[in-house]
Amino acid sequence: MTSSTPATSATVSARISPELTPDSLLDLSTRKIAAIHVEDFYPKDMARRVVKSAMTHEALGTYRKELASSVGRIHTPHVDTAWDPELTDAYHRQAVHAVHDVRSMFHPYLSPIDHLRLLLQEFWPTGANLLRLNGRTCFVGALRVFTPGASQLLPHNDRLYQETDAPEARRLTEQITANVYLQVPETGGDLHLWLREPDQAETERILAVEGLDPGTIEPPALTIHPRAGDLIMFSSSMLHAVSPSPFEPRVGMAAFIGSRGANYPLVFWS
Ligand SMILES: O=C(O)CCC(=O)C(=O)O
Ligand SMILES: [Fe+2]
Repeated sequence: MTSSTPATSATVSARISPELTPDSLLDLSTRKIAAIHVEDFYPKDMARRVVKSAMTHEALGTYRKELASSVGRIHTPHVDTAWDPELTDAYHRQAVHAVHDVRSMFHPYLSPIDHLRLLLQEFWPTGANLLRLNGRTCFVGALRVFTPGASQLLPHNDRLYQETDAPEARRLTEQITANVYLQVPETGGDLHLWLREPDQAETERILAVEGLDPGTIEPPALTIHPRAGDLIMFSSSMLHAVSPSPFEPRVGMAAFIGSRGANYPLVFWS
């Protein structure tokens, strides 16, 4: 069994696994590899169909302004509860409805994140479950819409313990993000990975504003241009960014995955 403590950033290799397997999942969770990138994880024609309905979905809103107000998302992800008790209560009350609503966008087929949920359950030594915070069900499967020209994600990281003091969040030792891309423009929309965590000053800046000024940090260790249908998973504890795409929208479906080592089930949420 692997240790529950992730390797230090200094040991993160830039290796990318082309497949999601029990071994690659364990290697990603312990930072022995930088990412998992599965091409054609989801059929492109299905992806295209859902992009159309995503662009006009009634629950399409934007992330709050300290985060990434230029990026659209369908249903409220946990990060937008912003430590507010009422927003947190609404998030949990609407969670199952939101999961079912997103699933219905893919009907009669399995959504990419539903497919991923099953694989995690089958591959992780102790299985995988939908996250509960203070015993309350979370949402998973947010679709993200980057509009041409306007949308990008500056260098940032994502850690659930910075969004809640729920004990279930504090126990997680590593956080992975999984994105299945439904539409990616030819130019732009690149994913940048730095393979290191932000330092204290960078963390404070990320929490205060949308992300770091790329000019203030070193160039990324890895740049990946995803294609429609691809699944990419990497540690969201480490710095990452998405470059703007000038001409076409970039649409993906995402889930966070929390780990506390192989002796405990994975948990997933948006
Ligand atoms: O859209 C992407 O490629 C990655 C977005 C991101 O910041 C994340 O999944 O945490
Ligand atoms: Fe992120």
